[in-house]
Amino acid sequence: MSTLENLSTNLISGKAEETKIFTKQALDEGVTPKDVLNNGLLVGMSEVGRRFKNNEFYVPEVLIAARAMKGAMAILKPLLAETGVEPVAKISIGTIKGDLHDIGKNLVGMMLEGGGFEVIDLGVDVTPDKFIASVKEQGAQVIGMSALLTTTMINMKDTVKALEDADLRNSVKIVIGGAPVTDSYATEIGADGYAPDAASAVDVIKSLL
Ligand code: B1M
Repeated sequence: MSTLENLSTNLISGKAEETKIFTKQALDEGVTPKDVLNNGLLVGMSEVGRRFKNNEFYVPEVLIAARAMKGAMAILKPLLAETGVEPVAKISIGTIKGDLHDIGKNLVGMMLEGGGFEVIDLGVDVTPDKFIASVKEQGAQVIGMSALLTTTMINMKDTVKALEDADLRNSVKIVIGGAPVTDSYATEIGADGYAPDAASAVDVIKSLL
């Protein structure tokens, strides 16, 4: 097995220490940071996403793999910055105003980081103003909103409206998700996309860019 294969295999298994070791080994062997990311870590994370979608992996396995990914990214990030590798896009994510559920949102954030996105996590109970500030001040190109309550999902509409009022609607893509949210609700409120789970969120957002 090559070092990059060892890297993705250990990442899929969530072995954080081994993932760091094979990341360093690949770099020592002269593999570029970009190739370590694209041909080792991202290969592993897309397999994690595939297994999660197919119910072969559950939330704990994804969290453990995401943690291993984070450790490897800590090694790679400064090297990628030096070599000028750009993230896929900058996305700000948050749980909508009035809603404190963040487990799913965090999972989405981790999968997006694993997919090469720069993620700005706005946390929970996020008002339209905070989403707008992330576009204006931090240059977010995508907004990801999560809602777990039927009583809070309606607040997603306010954020879409606030972006329109701020003349920013055409500068960003909006993706929504969460247990009570549906594809038709996304259409109804004028969002660009809906994802039923964290792995699909990565694919949906990539398809919109
Ligand atoms: Co709450 N809660 N809760 N809760 N809670 C639910 C959601 C509920 C269904 C339970 C029930 O009654 N059966 C119910 C909602 C009913 C409804 O409106 N339909 C409910 C309620 C009523 C409440 C309170 C109102 C209870 C009360 O106080 N009376 C209260 C509300 C507080 C508030 O938010 N203001 C409340 C509080 C809490 C806790 C704080 C105790 C805790 C949250 C802890 C936390 O998140 N840090 C909690 C929990 C844990 C749950 C359940 C048990 C689990 C939610 C969860 O984390 N699921 C939940 C019941 C259940 O689902 N079985 C429940 C796992 C997570 C991985 O899945 O978040 O769906 P999920 O995310 C998925 C997808 O939805 C998707 O990807 C994720 C991974 O695949 N996804 C996205 C999510 N966001 C996305 C964004 C995207 C794309 C995909 O794009 C941007």
